[in-house]
Amino acid sequence: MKLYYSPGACSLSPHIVLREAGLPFDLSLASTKTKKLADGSDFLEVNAKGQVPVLELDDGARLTEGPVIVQYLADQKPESGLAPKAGTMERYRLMEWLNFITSELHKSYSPLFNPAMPEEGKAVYRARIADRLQWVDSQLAGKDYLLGAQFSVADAYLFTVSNWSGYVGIDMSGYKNLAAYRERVAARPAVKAALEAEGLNK
Ligand SMILES: N[C@@H](CCC(=O)N[C@@H](CS)C(=O)NCC(=O)O)C(=O)O
Repeated sequence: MKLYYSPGACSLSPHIVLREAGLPFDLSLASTKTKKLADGSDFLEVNAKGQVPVLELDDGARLTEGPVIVQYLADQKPESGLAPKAGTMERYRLMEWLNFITSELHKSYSPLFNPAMPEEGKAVYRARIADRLQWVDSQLAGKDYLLGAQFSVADAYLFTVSNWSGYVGIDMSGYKNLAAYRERVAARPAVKAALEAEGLNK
């Protein structure tokens, strides 16, 4: 398998999952700005949406959309416990989290990276993110991970997205449960290895 990624972008989530699952993979660097790969070839040929992550399977098939990719990866290694079994209520709880993270958090952070977004617009998104993070913080009370004691693909995604806070001026000091959770996730060997491979300190 090959993961097309950009350092620190949402592709860090499937990158962490690949390592957590112990699956063999290669990384291919894609620029989300120039839409070029490291060898100068056209990333739009790989994904016409011009976005990471893209997972390329060994038969050449390509899968896009992070929340789907991480479930595909988890299902390749059910014994990893990274996703509850398909069809169970627990699996729907996982999908509930993935959908929340993608629609309420990920796509609220995205405009903060957009130079074309005016400051007044950014303030609206910052307030929205603060509101959602407050709720996430409440949900983490007394829990190690989003689904409870077991680390799941939703944790890889929440860790990745909440990691952007420092870059876009989101104050995280008010979220004590989230802070402890982020430390817990950051301490996992697979997470450390993924961050290091992408050239990120933490
Ligand atoms: N719906 C996609 C969104 C992916 C996405 O937003 N990727 C960003 C990086 S975090 C990207 O490639 N942005 C470049 C662009 O949109 O042109 C998913 O969930 O995978």
